[in-house]
Amino acid sequence: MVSLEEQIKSIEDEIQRTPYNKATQHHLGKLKARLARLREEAETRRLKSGGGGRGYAVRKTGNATVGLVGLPSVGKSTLLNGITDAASRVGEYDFTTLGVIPGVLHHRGAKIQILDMPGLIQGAARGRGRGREVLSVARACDMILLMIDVFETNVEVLVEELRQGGLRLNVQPPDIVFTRARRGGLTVNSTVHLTKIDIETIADICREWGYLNGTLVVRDDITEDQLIASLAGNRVYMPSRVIVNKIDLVGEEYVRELRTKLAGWPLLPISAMRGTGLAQLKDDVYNALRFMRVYLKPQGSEADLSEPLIVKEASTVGMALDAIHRDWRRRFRYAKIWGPSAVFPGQRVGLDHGLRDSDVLTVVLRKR
Ligand SMILES: Nc1nc2c(ncn2[C@@H]2O[C@H](COP(=O)(O)OP(=O)(O)OP(=O)(O)O)[C@@H](O)[C@H]2O)c(=O)[nH]1
Ligand SMILES: [Mg+2]
Repeated sequence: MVSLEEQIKSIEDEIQRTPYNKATQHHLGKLKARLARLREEAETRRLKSGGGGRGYAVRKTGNATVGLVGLPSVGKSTLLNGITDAASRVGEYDFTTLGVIPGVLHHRGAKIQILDMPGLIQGAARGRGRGREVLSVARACDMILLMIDVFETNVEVLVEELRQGGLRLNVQPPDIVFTRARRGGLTVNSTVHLTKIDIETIADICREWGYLNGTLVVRDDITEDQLIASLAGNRVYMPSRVIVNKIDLVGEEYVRELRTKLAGWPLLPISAMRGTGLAQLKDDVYNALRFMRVYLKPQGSEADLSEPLIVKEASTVGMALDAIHRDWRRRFRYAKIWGPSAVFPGQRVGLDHGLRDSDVLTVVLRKR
């Protein structure tokens, strides 16, 4: 049997040999689509081999999990000790074998789990060390903090490693929606002017991926890579910030130059050792995670406005219940809502009701 690598090689060769003109254009498009699928398959196999594929069991705790990634000695441990409660190391058992060190940051009522992931250095995606398992932990995070120091400012090396592991930072997934049909072939519609790929090639790639009947609607000026990633469905998208540590060692001018050099990255200059910039860092992490506060009001009494329930943006009543008690969804009868998401105060709603920031919620449960 011809191996995947050989198939890839042979298509690459054919593309090389074929001159591009009107007569060959369509054939070339098909070849490129096939090549993309085979490469994706090879990549998926690579990620799956070596244990990473089954997904590493991450004991998540708190309202969100943030991965801290950086080269050795940039100050990850110092930062973790500076902003997290080292005593509450829930889930440590899962992580120790991977060298991942968790801590919990308490900020504005939220508990944010921060994972120091020292194993994530160059070569992780190719399985160096226990890189693939660490990458699967990173994929399960809600946000990534890339940490550099003032003298070692190579952000790209970190980003590339994560990119190869299927993580996309600070970008939205492309707006591509496929609606399957039983017959009638494939229709591709675009609401924008496509400059990087043509409709014909999109259709070819879709067919190559087994999308034979239905309508594909594209609302972004997508690239071939974005289309393929979307069809493969194996990318994870999350927010990210770049922490520049050890600013105590340089002057303000130096930091300004760094900002220019790393334009395009949201920079957070800190000194983990001195504690400079940590308050801003905590706020930025909190904001990037897009939490909402929901105030619980026991039936017949006042809402507890001092201690909100922290849930993710766009959470439903059901998701809020899951955050309170694992049994509550099962015992749910109905809920009442006051505040931004309520049509009128005290509106009766179900599990699928979408919550808004600073809603007040009363939950009525069945007796046990
Ligand atoms: N000047 C200065 N030194 C710092 C700062 N933060 C950390 N360091 C020093 O940098 C060295 C490395 O810090 P660590 O926190 O151990 O770095 P790390 O990223 O956890 O390193 P690994 O665990 O080896 O990957 C230590 O000597 C720290 O004292 C800082 O803000 N300023
Ligand atoms: Mg360390």
